[in-house]
Amino acid sequence: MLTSHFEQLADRLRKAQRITVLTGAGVSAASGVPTFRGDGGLWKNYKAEDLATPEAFNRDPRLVWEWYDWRRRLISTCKPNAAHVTLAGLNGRPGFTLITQNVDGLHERAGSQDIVRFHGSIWQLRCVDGCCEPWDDLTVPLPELPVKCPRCGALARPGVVWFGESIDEGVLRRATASLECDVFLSVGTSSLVYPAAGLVHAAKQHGAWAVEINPASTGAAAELDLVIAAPAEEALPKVMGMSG
Ligand code: BV8
Repeated sequence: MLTSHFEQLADRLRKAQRITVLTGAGVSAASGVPTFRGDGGLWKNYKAEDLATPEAFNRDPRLVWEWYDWRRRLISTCKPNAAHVTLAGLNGRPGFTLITQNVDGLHERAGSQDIVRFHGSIWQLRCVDGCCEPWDDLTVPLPELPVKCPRCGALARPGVVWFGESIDEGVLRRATASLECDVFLSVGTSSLVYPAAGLVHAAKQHGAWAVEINPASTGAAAELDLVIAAPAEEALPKVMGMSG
């Protein structure tokens, strides 16, 4: 990688008033959280439609809960890596927004706050009948599967967005508002899942300079002004170190 790519990005970040970062599973790969489509990826052993959909849950809530409980147990053994820590360092910077597609909670554990959790959180549960507000539950392993609502006894579900489900309106509003930015930085996502994958296009329409950090090329390539083909846990600390 030419250092000029890092210098270009560092220079843009230094001058930017508003920076929006979108992360995907690739930022948690170095922490040991399987990505969705990489080798040993989460979907490798299952098909998304088999597990991460309302239909799958209605058909077999225990199977879907077993998958989430397995993921929760795995994630609980993982620690944030340098990519999460570097992004947490941007916390509180005026005009900075972190949008994540990840449900693993590693950005929060690294210290990031006010995150736009585009697809929710694996650590949040909610009653399928909506009898009460969603609640946080960090228990691993879960004592009983499928999980029941502690208030009404109906089924509980993971507080994540499944395929075929819409993004929370408030979340979508916050994400959309952050697209009026100077730099849109996409990190560790294959840019295959919509509407998250469409955010870079919308940012470009607002005049943002779009850059991607990913060892592999992705579906966003046509929108990008710069590609840094490197792992996030190496590239982010390097660039932030250069951008002052
Ligand atoms: C919606 C939460 C409107 C759950 C996730 C047919 C029926 C219904 C819907 C659709 C349909 N056809 C298309 C759709 C739309 C669908 C979609 O986009 N499907 C895709 C597959 C084509 N989208 C939806 O359904 C969305 N809702 O559209 O609502 C609607 C309503 C009703 C009916 C129709 C439409 C909701 C999508 C949300 C799904 N939930 N997660 C859970 O986690 O259990 S998706 C999940 O995969 C992630 O959250 C993430 O968003 C997504 C993509 O994964 P990535 O994060 O990009 O990870 P991936 O493994 O793919 O890539 C990792 C990347 O990292 C790679 O590029 C790799 O090179 C890179 N990498 C690896 N190591 C590193 C690295 N990069 C940097 N550093 C490293 N070290």
